[in-house]
Amino acid sequence: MKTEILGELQELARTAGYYVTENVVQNLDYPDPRHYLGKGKVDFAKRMIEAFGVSLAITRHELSPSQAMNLERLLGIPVIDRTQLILEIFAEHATTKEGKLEVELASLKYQLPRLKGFGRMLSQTGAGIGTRGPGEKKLEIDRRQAQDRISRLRKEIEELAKRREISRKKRQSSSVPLVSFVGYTNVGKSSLVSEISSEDLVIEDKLFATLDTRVRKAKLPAGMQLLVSDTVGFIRELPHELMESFKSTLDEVKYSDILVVVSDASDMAIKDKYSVVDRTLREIGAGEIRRIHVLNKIDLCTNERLAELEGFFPDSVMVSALRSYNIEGILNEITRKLFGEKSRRTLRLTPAEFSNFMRFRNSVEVLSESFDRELIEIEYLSSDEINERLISSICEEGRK
Ligand SMILES: Nc1nc2c(ncn2[C@@H]2O[C@H](COP(=O)(O)OP(=O)(O)OP(=O)(O)O)[C@@H](O)[C@H]2O)c(=O)[nH]1
Ligand SMILES: [Mg+2]
Repeated sequence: MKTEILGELQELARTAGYYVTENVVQNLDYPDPRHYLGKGKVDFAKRMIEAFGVSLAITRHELSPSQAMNLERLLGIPVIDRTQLILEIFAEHATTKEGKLEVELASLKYQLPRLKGFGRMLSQTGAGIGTRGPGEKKLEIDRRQAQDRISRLRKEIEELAKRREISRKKRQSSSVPLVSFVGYTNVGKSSLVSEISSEDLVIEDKLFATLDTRVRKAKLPAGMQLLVSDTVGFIRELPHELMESFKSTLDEVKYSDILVVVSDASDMAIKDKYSVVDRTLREIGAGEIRRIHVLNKIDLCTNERLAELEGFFPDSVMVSALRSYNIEGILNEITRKLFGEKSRRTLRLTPAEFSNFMRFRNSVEVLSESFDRELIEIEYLSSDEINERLISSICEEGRK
């Protein structure tokens, strides 16, 4: 587990554009409260820094402001922690206005308690409020500025969230089902979504290549329309400053009809990562949504590995986005979950309701229509899922 987390830290560093020369591992139950590293490790780290000309140290745990200051003093080079590293990556990868505001808010929240005569922080992560060598008064001003900016950011984000909610409602009242691709970071979600929706997405061997949820159109083999959304990757121990923004980016996931949970079949930590994903889904209120589990990157696996995985995850669809292998397996599974197990139903509708019903004609199978005075009696086959959407859409229209 320890080496796994260290490996992930290296991946994060690489994603942020750093070249990792050396790991320093300390076997203590708790980090040293004053200097983070114990004395012996500080000496060891200093030798490494000199030998390799290291210019930055990154710590696996979040540092208290005084730990960061002390360690920097001892090592003689800048020190950042895992949270700052993730914030840096998020800042670089955010593309939408909302995403950018969320990251700025998270950075400020991280920096605020650290504004203790330690001016480097604010100027560093692009918050736009540079400060250097502050005296008490300057510090006070900086703090106030940061707090003002935080409340302004919160308001702006709230406004944008309202707008998003409106477009979500519009989408929900349409008959087209929404399928969200979720999973640990770098498992291949964007690769799969672009295979399915034939739209290009950012695909990179980097953590958090995707930060903003976007919805795209797709079609099932039987012709039914579908909306697919590509989402931000999950990670263990997400810094709590980022949790809020992470959750709001994932807000739409809980309105999905189906979740496609993607795992990297070649990753030896697949089970641990699956539990992180499972826990996160429950935390964001999406724990009850039906899932399809997809094992991606099987091109990197031996047959033994695949057999082993079949035992761990018996009902998974095995695919390779890279080789376009078995993408139809995912589509078939979506079709079965959305449209399978149809039952026969009858409705008596007014003409207005009937035209609303007709918006669902791609998702139901009409058996007969007959007219009874003002009403249209319609007999059809549909899945429970579609029927629920259909009825609530008709009721909602009726209330307008
Ligand atoms: N070998 C192999 N590599 C793959 C496959 N699918 C995706 N990849 C690679 O895995 C890396 C991550 O792919 P993405 O599609 O960006 O993954 P993601 O889950 O969207 O990642 P984030 O948005 O960063 O969370 C890229 O380098 C892809 O080329 C696959 O089936 N086989
Ligand atoms: Mg992605």
